[in-house]
Amino acid sequence: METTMLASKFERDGYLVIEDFFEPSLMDHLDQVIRDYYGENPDFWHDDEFLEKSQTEVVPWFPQQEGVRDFDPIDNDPRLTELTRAILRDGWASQYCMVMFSKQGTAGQAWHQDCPPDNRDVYNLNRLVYTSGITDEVGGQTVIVPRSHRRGLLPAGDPIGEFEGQVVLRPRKGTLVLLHGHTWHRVLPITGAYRFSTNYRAAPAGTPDDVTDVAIYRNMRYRFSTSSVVEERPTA
Ligand SMILES: O=C(O)CCC(=O)C(=O)O
Ligand SMILES: [Fe+2]
Repeated sequence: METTMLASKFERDGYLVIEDFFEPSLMDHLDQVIRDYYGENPDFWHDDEFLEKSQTEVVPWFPQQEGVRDFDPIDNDPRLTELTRAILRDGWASQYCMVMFSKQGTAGQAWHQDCPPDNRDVYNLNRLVYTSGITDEVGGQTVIVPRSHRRGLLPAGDPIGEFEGQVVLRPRKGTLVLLHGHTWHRVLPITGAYRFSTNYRAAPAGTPDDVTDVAIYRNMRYRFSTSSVVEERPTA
C-alpha cells in the first residue's frame, strides 16, 4: 500500500499493522540481543504502588542510551522514516528506543493512553517492532480500540475490563505496529516464558520531550518522573 494511504488509514484508525516489514535475520539478531540483556530474572523498575495500582508489569530498557548500536538500523530505515513523516509531518523527531519486557505470569499492561489527550495535536507515536511472534501461547497480545484516539479521555472504570469493538493484535515476527499515544490500548497477561516489544517512539514537531511523563489509566493519572499518582479516578 502507498505511504499516503497508510498515513490516512492511521489518521482514521489510530493504529496501523504492517506484517513482514522487517527482515527475519534482523529480527533474530535483535531478539537475541534483548534476551541476552534481560537474562533470566530482571528486576522491576517501577515501585510497588505503581505495580499494584496500574496492573502493569514491564521492565524497560533503553539500549541506545547505553551505546548499544544494534538497534540503529531500524531508526535509519528509509521506509520507516518516510511513513513516519507522512503521519507526523515535517519536523518530526524520534524520542528514544525502548524495549519493554514482561515475564511469565505477569499482568501485561492495563488499559491506558500514553499521554493525556487534552490537546489532539500533542501526542507520541509508538512505532512497535516485534522481534518474535506474539502468539496465544505466549500471551501478551496487544489490544486496542480502533478510532479511540478521537474519543478523548479513556473512561474511568475497570482497568482491565473489555471495550466494545476492541481488537486483539497478535503481531508476528517482523511486524511493525504504529500506535497513536491517545489510542486506548493494553497488553494481555503473559502466559509464556516472557514477552517483549521494542518501541521507537517519535512525536510531531514541537512536542515536549516529556509528553509521556503522565499516562492515563482507568483508575488514575500517573506521573512516571516522580512515581506518583497525580489523580485518582473513581472506578465505581
Ligand atoms: O508492547 C506493546 O505491544 C504495546 C506497548 C505500549 O503500551 C506502548 O508502546 O505504549
Ligand atoms: Fe502504551
